[in-house]
Amino acid sequence: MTQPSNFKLLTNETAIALTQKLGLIHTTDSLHCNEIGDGNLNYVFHVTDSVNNKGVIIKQAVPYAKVLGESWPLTLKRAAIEANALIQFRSYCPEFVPQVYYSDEQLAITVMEDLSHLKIARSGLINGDPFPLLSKHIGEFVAKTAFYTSDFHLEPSAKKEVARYFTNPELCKITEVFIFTDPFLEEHPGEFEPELTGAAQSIWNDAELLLEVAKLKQSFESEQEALLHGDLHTGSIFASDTETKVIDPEFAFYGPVGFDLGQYTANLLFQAITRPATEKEEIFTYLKDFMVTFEKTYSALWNSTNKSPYSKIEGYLSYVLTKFKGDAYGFAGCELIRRTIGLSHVADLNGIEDKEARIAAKTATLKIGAHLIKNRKELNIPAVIEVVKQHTVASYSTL
Ligand code: SR1
Ligand code: MG
Repeated sequence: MTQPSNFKLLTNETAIALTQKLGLIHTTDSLHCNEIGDGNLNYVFHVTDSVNNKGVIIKQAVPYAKVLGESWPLTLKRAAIEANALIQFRSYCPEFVPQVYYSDEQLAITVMEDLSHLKIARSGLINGDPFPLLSKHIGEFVAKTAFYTSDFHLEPSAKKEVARYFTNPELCKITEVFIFTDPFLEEHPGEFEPELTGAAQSIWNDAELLLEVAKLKQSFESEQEALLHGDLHTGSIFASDTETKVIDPEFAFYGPVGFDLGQYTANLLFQAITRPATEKEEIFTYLKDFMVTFEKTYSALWNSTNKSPYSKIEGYLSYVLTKFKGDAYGFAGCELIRRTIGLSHVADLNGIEDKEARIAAKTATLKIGAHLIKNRKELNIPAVIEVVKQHTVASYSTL
């Protein structure tokens, strides 16, 4: 395929040369570089200096989706969107976002803070590592980014200008196809084990469910409530027991706040579903901490700095929060289903070695996903936890 004229894929050597040119690591020793990208779309170079134990990350987008191959061309603008989203988010939540040192739109490069002292949250959760502050931090991150980029904080023309910059049609199309379309329609190709055919068939034949998915897709495509991360799963978060950093906002766009809330919730739910009964409680706490922190932080911002002439009207904040949460459970349901019978599965489920247990966990995930989508407006976290217990504890409590 033809590449944009100034684009050149980095090598370990050119990544080191760029780090030296930018003067980011001062060392007398030579620098080392490894390509460590294991995501679906980009290359990631980790440049390190073993003497001072310093490092930087250089992320480079390629003009196609790595996971789909060169037949799915993809804009290089996503690198600039990612760099600028990181900068924007960091201005609201410096403690939860890595620092961007340099970016080059032509080469689709972002040079940023090395977070290798932290773990990807998904891998850590699968290992059973405790992240006592993770959900509180992510709740605060989503509340602050959702509030500060919305009409409740920005002047109308400023918000529209930011929304225009973050128009991200090609990355949104990936979500529209792989989250909201393919997993739900039999005629579209999906990826799943043959033992799940019956469960998938139940989804494809459920007209009530499909109507609700259509409404959620419409909301994703048309609402511009706030600047979203757009792909806030546990693989987009680095964490330790004290620190949390949100990475990879290349899917950032103006959309419904419930989408970020729902992505994170769903990816915690993979853990709630797959953990043995005795270890589920920890994840239930993460689910509660997340929503409680989100609501508390968002409400505090609303009460102190909301610019709307109606912000003090009784019931308005509650209306907005209820809308966000209903959307969140619906979007979470879509994410649960797409990671099970669509593209881009998760290690939480695929890593279960015992086939019977894996199929049971995936079947439960599909049922929970459908329940969340259909009942989203009546749900709260305790009700979601009950649904998880109903669909999992009895069926494979010995896992
Ligand atoms: C074609 S990309 C597949 C998925 O990877 C990204 O992380 C997003 O979740 C996307 O849907
Ligand atoms: Mg990503």
